[in-house]
Amino acid sequence: MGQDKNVGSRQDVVWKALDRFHIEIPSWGFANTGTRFGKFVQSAAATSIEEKFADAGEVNRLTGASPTVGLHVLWDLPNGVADVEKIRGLEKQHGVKSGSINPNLFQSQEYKYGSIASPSAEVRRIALDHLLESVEIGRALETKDISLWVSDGSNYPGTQSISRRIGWMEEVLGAMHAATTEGQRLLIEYKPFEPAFYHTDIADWGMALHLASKIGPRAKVLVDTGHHYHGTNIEQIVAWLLHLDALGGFHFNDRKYADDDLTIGSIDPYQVFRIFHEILSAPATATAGIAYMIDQSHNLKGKMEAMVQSVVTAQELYARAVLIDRETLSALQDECRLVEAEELFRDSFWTDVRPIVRAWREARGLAGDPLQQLRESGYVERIAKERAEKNRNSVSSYA
Ligand code: PSV
Ligand code: MN
Repeated sequence: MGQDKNVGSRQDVVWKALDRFHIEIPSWGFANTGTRFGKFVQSAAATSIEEKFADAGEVNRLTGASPTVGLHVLWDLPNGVADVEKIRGLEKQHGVKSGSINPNLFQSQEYKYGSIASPSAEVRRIALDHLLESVEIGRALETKDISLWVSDGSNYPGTQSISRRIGWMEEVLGAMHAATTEGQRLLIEYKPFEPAFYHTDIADWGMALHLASKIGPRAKVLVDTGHHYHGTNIEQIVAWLLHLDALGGFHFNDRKYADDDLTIGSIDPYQVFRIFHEILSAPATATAGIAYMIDQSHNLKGKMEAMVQSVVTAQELYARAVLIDRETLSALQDECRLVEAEELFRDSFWTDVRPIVRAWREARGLAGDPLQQLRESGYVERIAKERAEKNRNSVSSYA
């Protein structure tokens, strides 16, 4: 869809795409967060799972594009399966469903030297039990994905056996995969460093892909856009994972330096556009199951505003990628007409799709400008008042 197509057909193609485009928001994005240097408490931050669901419901009401909320087991279901009933009630109350279930294998003291890659068989067993409970929670809540990131690694050369740890991970993840049932998936997330600074056990997409392929067909790779070294061509990784039918989903966020968890597209919107282009270039059968998720926790920005901004930005960048006339582009690529190909690509990126996205919202009975609507609704002021005292007293809790 280049300059030659009329406005009407552009609108049509974008509207159809937006009807299908959903992006999950994380429960932890509504809670107070910080850096290892400190945490700046926000009066409006959610202090409980009830408040997280209320906020997520509000973002979905405003955007119409975030019908699920990602849950972190330790922070959101501290009693495990016993909390499922409560979550079901919150889903009904706030009109959003539970999305990915995120086990937590990085906070308990026993995981000091690793979880699924720990040299201690006892610790690996504790980790597996938590993973099995996460699978059960996912089943009980009827969600599709269990999304796993492990912080396992080491800080000094020679202090751990990198190779033996691979075998231990294969064993634990294999047992977890065996416990999943039809309709469930296990997404394996990679990250090159932090908190480990010498080696990380699942450091890149090759390692995640190996583990996913080894343990079984329900395991796929999760790409967190913040989890790459500078200069990494993420869209190329995406193209490979699509080719291998191994792309499970995304954690979207942006970064300038490391895993900064900044708002999607705030530093490099062109990168998100290029990722969407690879996805839209692949056969629909390979992309139908991709889970789009946001993984951001904002230290300084207001959480509600940041989340609305993120969903809206994701929609806009997706819409721009939808506009690329891929047939013409493909012909130009084959003929190596480089400048014309690049200009066609750039033309879509530079198209201001906001009027089309706004019209889509209005046609669906949503607010034309969700951020403005949030401001006018008084929601943030109300929750800030209600939660101020709880937040003052909660400086020490992460979730
Ligand atoms: C790790 O940095 C990560 O990206 C994982 O997805 C965690 O679940 C999440 O952040 C926690 O904030
Ligand atoms: Mn992540």
